[in-house]
Parts: sequence; C-alpha cells; structure tokens
Amino acid sequence: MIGVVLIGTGILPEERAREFRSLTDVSIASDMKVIKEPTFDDNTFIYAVNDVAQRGIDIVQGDARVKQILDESKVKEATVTIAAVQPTVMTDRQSGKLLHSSAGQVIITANWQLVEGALYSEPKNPTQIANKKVESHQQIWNILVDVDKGQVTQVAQQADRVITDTVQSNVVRADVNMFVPKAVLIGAGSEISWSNPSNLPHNVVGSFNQTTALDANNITAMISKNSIDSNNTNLETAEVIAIDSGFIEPNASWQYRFDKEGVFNYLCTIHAEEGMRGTVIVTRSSASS
Ligand SMILES: [Cu+2]
Repeated sequence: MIGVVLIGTGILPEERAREFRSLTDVSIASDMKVIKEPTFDDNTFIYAVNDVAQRGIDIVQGDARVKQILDESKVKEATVTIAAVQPTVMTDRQSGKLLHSSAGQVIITANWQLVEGALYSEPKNPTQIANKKVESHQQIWNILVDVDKGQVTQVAQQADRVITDTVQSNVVRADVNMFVPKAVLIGAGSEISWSNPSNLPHNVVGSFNQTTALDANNITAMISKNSIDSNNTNLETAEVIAIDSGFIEPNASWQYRFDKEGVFNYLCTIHAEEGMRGTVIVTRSSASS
C-alpha cells in the first residue's frame, strides 16, 4: 500500500486535504482512527490513519517542543488537532511482512478566534456579535519524526493564517479551514446560513442532538462532551438528526433552520484534520434573535 498522503512543506493544508480524502468520499464515517477526543478542560482531537501513523503521534507527544506548543495553544483556548500522516507502508513479497519508511509526519493545527480583540471562547448569540470584528487564527506545525529511532527530527512552524471579517447575523463563514464564528447560540426557529467565500468547497456534516435539558450555563461542557464522534451519554437526548449540507461550492451558501433545542456539533469532512469544526447551540425560542 502506498502512503495515503503525499506531502511537502509549502503545500497549504486545504490543498493537502484534497489528497488526503477524496472529495467524492464524504461521510461522517471515515477510516481515520480517533485516538483522542476533547474532554472538558482539554480541547484536543487526535487522529491517525493506522497503527504506524499512531507511533508518530506517541513520539511527538513526548517531545518538549511539542509540549510547549500544546501549552501555548491552551492559553489561547485554541482547538487543537493532531493528525498523523501515514508513512509509506509496503508488503514484502517474500516474507509477507509489512515494511514502512522510518520517516513519519505529524501535523498539529491550532485554531482560535477573537471578537473585538478578545478571545471568543463561548458561543454568543449572533445579534450580540453582529457587525463586530472577528479574527480567526490558524497556526500549523509540521513535525517530522523518525519512527524507528523514536525521535522528533524537525519542528517547522508555518505562518499564522488570519482571516478577518465582520460578523453578519446568523451567517457562519466557511472559510479556509475555519468556520467563523466557530460557535453560535441561537433560539429555536432560527436559521443559520453557511456562506463559502473561499476558493474551495466545504461542507457541514454532523449530528444535531435535541435535548430538553439544555443547561445554558454549561455550554462549554456540552460542546466538548457532546462531540461528533461519541455517543452523547451525558445529555438527555430526545432525538438525533443527521445533517449533511453536501458540498457548498465557492461563493455559494447553504441554510438550515433549527426548530428544536439542542446542540449541533459539526465539521467539514474535507478539512476535519485541520480542525475545521463548529457548533450551533439552540436554546428556547425566547433567546431567539
Ligand atoms: Cu472545509
């Protein structure tokens, strides 16, 4: 089997993602191994394609430079995604053994947003942030590992990518690898429009979990515990609705109306490895915009 990903420094993540997962293969189910999902106080996702790739993750997490990156990301309340690129794996014809290159690569992505210069850590009602300046940051590190020696051989930090925009009420931008704003709080009956001003297709895929026990004071915990890939055992879920926008092409938009209270954690399946994910919290209609 040849490596799933061909990668070189200088390739933008969203371009790499096109190689990573075929655009035609869009489903919330993927062949990615989810190694870690966020907990209440650690908003980190970890993915690997296979066991060999996972070895790279283990090595990277033991590295002091990486620990510093993760500590600094935590201060910014960034959503961190650690994704291992699969080393080239071959089968030896005579022995049948799996051979793989010692060169592994791990990508760490940290995404965080500011509204009017302040960290945007809790979802706000679109009317509260409408017309305000939002800044979305994405920082990426390419980390090379020697899988055989168990060492990190290079930590390369790419430029901080920043998107600046003015928030429009009930509109979420699906921009380069980021949903902006990343989380919104709306009243039941409200419609959200996802617009795509970027030059790549994106999608909005996830499960809406209707809940009758919505605790608005504990929104952050609900987001982290009620993540996309896990069964939300902590919520009294009345109904789960699968939502899939299909591709939202450049300069197009897609709308969805949320009629019931609940939580919608979603991602762009094309750019999930770069942390392209968002949340819509739907409260009682009295909180509606
Ligand atoms: Cu995307």
